[in-house]
Amino acid sequence: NNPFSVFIWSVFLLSSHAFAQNPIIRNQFTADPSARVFGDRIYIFPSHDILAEEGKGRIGWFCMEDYHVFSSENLTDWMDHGTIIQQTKVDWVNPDSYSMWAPDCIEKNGKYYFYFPSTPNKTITEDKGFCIGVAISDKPEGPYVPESKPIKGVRGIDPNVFIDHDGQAYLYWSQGHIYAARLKDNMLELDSEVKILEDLPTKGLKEGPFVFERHGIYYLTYPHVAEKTERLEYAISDNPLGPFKFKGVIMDESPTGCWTNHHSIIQFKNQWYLFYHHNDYSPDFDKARSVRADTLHFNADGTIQKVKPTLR
Ligand code: FUB
Repeated sequence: NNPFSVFIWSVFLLSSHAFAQNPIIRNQFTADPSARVFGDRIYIFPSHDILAEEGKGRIGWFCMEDYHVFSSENLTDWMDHGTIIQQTKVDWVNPDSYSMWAPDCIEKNGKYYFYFPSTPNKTITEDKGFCIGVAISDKPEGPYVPESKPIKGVRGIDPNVFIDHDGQAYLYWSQGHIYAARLKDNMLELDSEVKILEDLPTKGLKEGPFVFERHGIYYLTYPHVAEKTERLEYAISDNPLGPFKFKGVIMDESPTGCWTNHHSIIQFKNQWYLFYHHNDYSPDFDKARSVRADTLHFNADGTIQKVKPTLR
């Protein structure tokens, strides 16, 4: 109990709290982390990068065949709950497409809704573009039961769901631009026209939307290719469907050339965190990525301070 050892332990605990732990998932490649707080744990729903080989995916490109879910009570010890969805076990997905890209998950009335993009098989459409499907569970870690068809009226990737204080849910996704629509109470169907969120910087690809609300401000955060690789930017509004006003950069482009970044932002035990990815364990191939986390801070006026990625 002497003050010096209390100080040393505090420094150790602080430094082990998402500062010195990156990348946080180390047993496999993970990307596109959608972090959520359910109960007293953080859950991460990431993409699962694997390496393509002859007859399995497209060599040199993203290769993803399933999703795992991870959880932690302290941001340091992560539990891998195993596979929750596989490309071969969803009716509408092309089982050879290896395109289980960035997902999201949200809770409503005690059910967990897992949203994931993939390329459909011919029973859905001949068109090879992405659709977005939903799988439902009673627990965050599954088992999840996928719907047999993707969401009608949605073509694209990177689903994100936000539920406002009044219970209204919104689906966001991307396909070059960022799109948004209201969801019905069943969380499975659109309940409005699709809106393109056009008030963002006009040049360059924008994808990976993540929306949250803090003190009455709706934040639309997204990766944007302003120069060479993606950087994380944000825009704000007083309405979940905008119009949004561009506010700034949350994380600069990767200095080492990982072309994608994809993120989520959550508050856990009074601290805000940014989850994102980088190719820490695959410096020569930027489609084998690893999930990272760092603390995120707001200024008094609600603007977000830039996050500098911590090193390992
Ligand atoms: O992981 C595949 C794709 O790369 C995601 O859908 C994009 O957001 C980018 O991270």
